[in-house]
Amino acid sequence: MKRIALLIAVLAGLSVSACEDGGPSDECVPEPMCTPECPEGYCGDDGCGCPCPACPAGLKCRDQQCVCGICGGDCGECPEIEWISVEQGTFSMGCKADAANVDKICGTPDVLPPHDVSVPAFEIARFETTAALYAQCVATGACLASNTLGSSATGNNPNLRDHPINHVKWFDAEAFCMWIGGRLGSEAEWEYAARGTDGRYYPWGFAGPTCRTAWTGVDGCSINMTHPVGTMPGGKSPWGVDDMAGNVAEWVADHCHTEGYQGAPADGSAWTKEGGGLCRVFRGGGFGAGLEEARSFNREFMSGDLTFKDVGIRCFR
Ligand SMILES: [Ca+2]
Repeated sequence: MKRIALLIAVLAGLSVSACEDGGPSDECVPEPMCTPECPEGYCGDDGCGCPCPACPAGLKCRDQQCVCGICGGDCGECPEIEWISVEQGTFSMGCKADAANVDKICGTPDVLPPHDVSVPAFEIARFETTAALYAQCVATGACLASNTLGSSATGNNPNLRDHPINHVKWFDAEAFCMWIGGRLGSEAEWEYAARGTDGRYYPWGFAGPTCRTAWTGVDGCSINMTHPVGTMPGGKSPWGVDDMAGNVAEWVADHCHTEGYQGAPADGSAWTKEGGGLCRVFRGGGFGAGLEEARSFNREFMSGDLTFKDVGIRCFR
């Protein structure tokens, strides 16, 4: 199907990505009309090498093939996702502490200054994406298999189906959320969903994690591995979302802005930038998190083409 579409596109003289083969598209700046067809962010032989739009609706281009993009029909039955509605509202994003405690509470300047953000209504998945759900997406070809080399990888362990998928790239997270008809959340949406409007540091309040609120490394609550999603009911966010702190940290849509929030959008949208590079943000801390990483305003940064044992996926729409 792809080859036919490619031929048609070439005959029609459609523009081709300006990227060189193999380069990450946000560095080599594909032509704008190609972007929606290249959800995994690669151009050339590593992905979006085809002229765009080259794939029929519901499909996407990867490795110069049209593959499943969105569930339904030949692209697999759409899974049941429990979505939680989050009302629009304004909250103070970032770390707020009195002058004497800024260093102790806030830690690093990337969480400063606190600033008001007005977030439109959205929906968030109540649970982190499980290994079972991710496997359904892989089976359709819409998602690539997770990295299963590590001993704590959940992607190929039949005993860990109800654990969060881990060892996924940012591009894998984006592909999964697209497959279920959703998207990655912005940092602002994520933080608002985690801590609401009263300025709390954690989903449940101001006190640090315990073994009743979050799967983190604090007090040895987690033994260096993931746990079944939704098994820390004492740690729900104000909206009723599970595991916003701990278990696995969660990729969000934003590019990295490690210098702080100066210039950040105030409308709840993702803070991306032209030529923003591969670096992406993840939130909430994982099973190895300490007090700081588990805080809802904490930000962590990593190249989107790397994977880690306690970084996974949560979808929004
Ligand atoms: Ca989590």
